[in-house]
Amino acid sequence: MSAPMTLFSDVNWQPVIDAVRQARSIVLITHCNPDGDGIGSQMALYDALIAAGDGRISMHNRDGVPRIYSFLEHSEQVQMGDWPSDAAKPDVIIALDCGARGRLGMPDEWFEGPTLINIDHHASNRLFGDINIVDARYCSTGAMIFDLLIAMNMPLNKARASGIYVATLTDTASFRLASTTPAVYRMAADLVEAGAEPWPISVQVYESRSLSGLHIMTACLDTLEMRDDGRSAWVYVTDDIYRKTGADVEDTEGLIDYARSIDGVEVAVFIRSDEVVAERWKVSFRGKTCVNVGALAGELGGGGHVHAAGCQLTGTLDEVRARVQVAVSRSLSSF
Ligand SMILES: [Mn+2]
Repeated sequence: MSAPMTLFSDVNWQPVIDAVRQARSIVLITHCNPDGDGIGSQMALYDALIAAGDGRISMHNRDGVPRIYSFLEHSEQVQMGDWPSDAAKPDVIIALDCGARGRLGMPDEWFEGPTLINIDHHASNRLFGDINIVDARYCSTGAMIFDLLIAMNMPLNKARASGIYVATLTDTASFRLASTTPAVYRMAADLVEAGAEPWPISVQVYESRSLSGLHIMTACLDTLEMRDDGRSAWVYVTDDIYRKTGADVEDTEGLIDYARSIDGVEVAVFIRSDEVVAERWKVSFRGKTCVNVGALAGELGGGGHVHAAGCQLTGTLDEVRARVQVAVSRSLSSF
């Protein structure tokens, strides 16, 4: 096995390496409602950092670890919920795959004191860290961790490779998006060589739906609306649908992809009610060929990538739909 090559050799990881070496305690955190990239990156970096064996590394996500990613090694180590106000503060907080500090879901006081390291690949990242390694050339934050491990001289093992593989599998829509460059496939080869198992991982991530997950899928697809002369497809999950199906937000993962999969659709829109706050809606966008949905979401106060993005809006469903419709139609008007 030849030594893995970095995806990008011009990224300066030294500030991260120095901060980590000097820290007595480090917390790794990812965004609310974490996805495969956030969790996979977190598990891979955790495994590398604990290799020193001194127990100073911990993980804390407001929303824990989704069931489909809980097979990854160390996922049971993640503490969830609000940060206990009486807990000692770490020296360093590493935020992974998160475009804005508010998306970490932690109180402002939590960030007073520790050095905040922001490692992310969202073009819309607000550069909220003391140290920001933000690079939208990367297909996933997991791929950034791949390069960081090489910079740290940490070899791959099964745990690290599996985390980075899950991160990249999910953020490239199974190695299908334009971000899947030759270098990404070379990285994938290194990951599989180091012990990441493509089919068992796919079974965990894509072939382990709950029955209520199937029910919410049919209920959600029943709401399908075609707009913009068939170039946008819209699906919804309301409180009522959550109640009827007994499903939860994790079960809505991937439903928007069915809307995008329709021939001729350029923008897919998924609007779901917030689990906690009434009249607040999470809006997700997926783009196919021409529309940059990251820019579209940015217009509505959110952010993301060219093919996948989102925002949060408040109001009735009709009000939210009307606001989103204006932005979607505008984004399609030049094509
Ligand atoms: Mn990501």
